[in-house]
Amino acid sequence: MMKILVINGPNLNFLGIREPDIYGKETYADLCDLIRSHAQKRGVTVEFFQSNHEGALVDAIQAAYGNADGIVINPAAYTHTSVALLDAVKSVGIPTVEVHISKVESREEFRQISFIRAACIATVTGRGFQGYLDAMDLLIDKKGKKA
Ligand code: CA2
Repeated sequence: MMKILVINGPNLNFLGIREPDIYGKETYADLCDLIRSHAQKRGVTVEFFQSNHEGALVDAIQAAYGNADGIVINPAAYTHTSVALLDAVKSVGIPTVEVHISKVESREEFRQISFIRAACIATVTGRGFQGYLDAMDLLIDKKGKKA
C-alpha cells in the first residue's frame, strides 16, 4: 500500500487557536483526522510529523527515504527561508507536494519566495485544509509536473 508522509512546519500545531481568519478555526488534530479519512477513502496509508524546528524537519524528510512513497509538506515559515529543506527533499528523491493553507501569492512580499518549490512536483495554495487532500490526490494520481 502506498504510504504518504504529511509534514507540517512551525506554528501549524497552533491551528484553530489563533488567526482563524487566515488559517481557519479547525485544529491540527482536525487536520490530521481529515487527512486520515481521505487516506482511508483513497486506500493509502498516512503518517504525520509536525515540528517547530528546521533540523527536525530535515531529519523527518531523511527518515522517509526508503520508507514513504510520497511527501505532502507545509514548511510554513521555513518555506521562505530554508535551503536545508530544499536540499533534504532533493536528496531523498521522493515525490513531494508543497501545500499552503493560505493564498501565499496574495500575501506579503516575503511570502512570495519558496525555496522548496524547486524540488516539488506541484504546489497547492489557498485551498485551506482541502489543499492537503488535493496534494495527496496529486501524489496518488501522479499528475504533478516532474517525476
Ligand atoms: O499558508 C500557509 O499554510 C503557510 O505555510 C502558513 C505559515 C506562513 O508562514 C506561510 O507563509 C504560509 C504560518 C503558519 C502559522 O500558523 C499559525 C496557525 C495558527 C495561528 C497562528 C499561526
